[in-house]
Amino acid sequence: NPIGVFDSGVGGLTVVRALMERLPFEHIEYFGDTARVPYGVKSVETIAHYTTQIAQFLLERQVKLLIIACNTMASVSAQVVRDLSPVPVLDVIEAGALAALAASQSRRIGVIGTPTTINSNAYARAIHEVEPDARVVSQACALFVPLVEEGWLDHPVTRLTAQEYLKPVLAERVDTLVLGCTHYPLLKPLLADVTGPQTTLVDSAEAMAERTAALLTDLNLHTPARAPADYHFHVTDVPLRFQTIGERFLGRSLNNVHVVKW
Ligand code: DGN
Repeated sequence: NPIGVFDSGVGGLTVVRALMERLPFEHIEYFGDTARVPYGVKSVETIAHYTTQIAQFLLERQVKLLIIACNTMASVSAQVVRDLSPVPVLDVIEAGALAALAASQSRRIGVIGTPTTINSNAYARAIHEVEPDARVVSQACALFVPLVEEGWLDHPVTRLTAQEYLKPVLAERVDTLVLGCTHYPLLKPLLADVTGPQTTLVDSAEAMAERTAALLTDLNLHTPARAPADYHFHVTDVPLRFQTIGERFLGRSLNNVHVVKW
């Protein structure tokens, strides 16, 4: 059976990309709510409602595991999905928080994400659950999503924006920075430049691929390496520049796109 991965739009394709690289034989059904993105500034109630709808759509496709790729959805409605799902649920926040704890020596951890993710305090809660004494410094970076979608991955405007956002985080001398949004892995080289070599960047997409591999092993749910994997991408709209942006996130051509009309 396939793995179900979902996101508010195309951003979750960074998680699909990491899964394809880490687990090349696993079939994936992806759902991206491209008609209703961005979720980053919507209310908790609305996000929970959309998230439920999407989880049910994927469960009808007999997925063996649900992955909440969107940090915004995971930060406010992971429990809603766990309550309704008969299959295991993994979310990027848990994966990112655990990876940050594994990477940090000083227990001073920075987290960046959309305003909704940061306001929810979900990363800090997940980190403090394991390590109550950790110092977590969070910063909402509302402008990063549009900059990444514009393709300004190595652009002076993005660099200046990053320097401004990261100033208070770096002043706290964090040794680890969690990239708490699906879009931020594409900014990794630029962010590494801005933070300098003393800060480890935690890519929540890669952290999720590792967690998924471990869970499949624990539950004995790996797909045998017999045939090439199948990938299907369900989206609620095909907006302007969808193909270009989607392929940038996925790192390869994007085929088998199905439009869901809700
Ligand atoms: N996928 C969202 C996240 O990881 O927070 C970013 C896009 C959005 O909904 N604003």
